[in-house]
Amino acid sequence: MSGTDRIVAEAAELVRTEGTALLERMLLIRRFEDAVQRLFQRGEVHGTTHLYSGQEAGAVGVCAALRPGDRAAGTYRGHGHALALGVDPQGLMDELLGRDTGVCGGRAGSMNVVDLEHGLVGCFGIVGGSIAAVTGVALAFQRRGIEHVAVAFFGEGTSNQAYFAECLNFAQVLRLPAVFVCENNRYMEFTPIEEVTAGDIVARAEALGVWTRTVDGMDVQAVHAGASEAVAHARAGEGPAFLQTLTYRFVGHSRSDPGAYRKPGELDEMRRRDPLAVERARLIEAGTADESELDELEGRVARRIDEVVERALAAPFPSADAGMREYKESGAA
Ligand SMILES: Cc1ncc(C[n+]2csc(CCOP(=O)(O)OP(=O)(O)O)c2C)c(N)n1
Repeated sequence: MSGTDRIVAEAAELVRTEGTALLERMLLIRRFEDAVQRLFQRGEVHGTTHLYSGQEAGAVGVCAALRPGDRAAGTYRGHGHALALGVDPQGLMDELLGRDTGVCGGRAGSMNVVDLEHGLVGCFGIVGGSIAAVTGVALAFQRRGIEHVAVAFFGEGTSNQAYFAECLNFAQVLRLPAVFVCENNRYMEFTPIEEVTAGDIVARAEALGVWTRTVDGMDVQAVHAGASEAVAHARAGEGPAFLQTLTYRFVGHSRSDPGAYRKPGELDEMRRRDPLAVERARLIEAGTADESELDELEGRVARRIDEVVERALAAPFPSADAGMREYKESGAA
């Protein structure tokens, strides 16, 4: 094989493995969320859950554009953000089931996971919390001369929250290395976004002079391309970037949501644009993988999640003594 042929073959292999890796990460999130839903219905997950099913291309496309050392913050719909950053599915499932072996020792639950080792500064139950935290992290990066970016994920309804205006303004004035990823899934809880939002969300960022881009959030490659530009802009010291991903959630906002607010036919239409199916079809069409390889991949991911569930259910709960000791040591007692 000539040198050129080898480079071409290596590049094709890279596209093949990276393309498949993006699909694998999205599959991992979907199967994880399916399992969380089942466990929640069985009463194994306490509190509440907000699933990311349908929105996988967003977190996976964005996180694939990050480097080790970059930071990100998710929302209460944060399992997908965590897994896309590389948080261990076992540690995350253990956490959701309140086990001692969870990434936060079973103390954080579904909505407040933190895993700094994987760059996750936190998932936030407070709408807009991710924006505020990431603005602070970006400020720290800038002050310390560290060439990293901080990424905030949030929903489109969050653009009506005060943090949005304050933090985007602050970040733009100081040219902070922050990327604001607005995951527009059309609904703020149960309310169509247009019923509670004046004007255009992207125009709000543009009015501050912030760099903006809107991408198809059901297409992981489109998200990855847009995120790569956004991250490059922020990393170059040119100030924050605002990336809107047009997406859709296939499940309810949280528990006990039958989705009566959806427009007729909308869910079916969006399911036909399922980001997993879109990427699978693309890989096959490009000849980077065939049906049987991808079937095998799907089976592998499903088996992995089955094992994760089995181990999580067998994992120990934190002891009451340890909880009491931490409480006393915290000084709150
Ligand atoms: C400060 C604050 N206000 C209200 C809530 C209740 N709440 C939870 S989710 C939500 C809607 C957020 O919608 P959006 O930003 O579009 O995100 P999505 O849930 O669609 O992902 C609200 C109002 C909250 N958690 N925090």
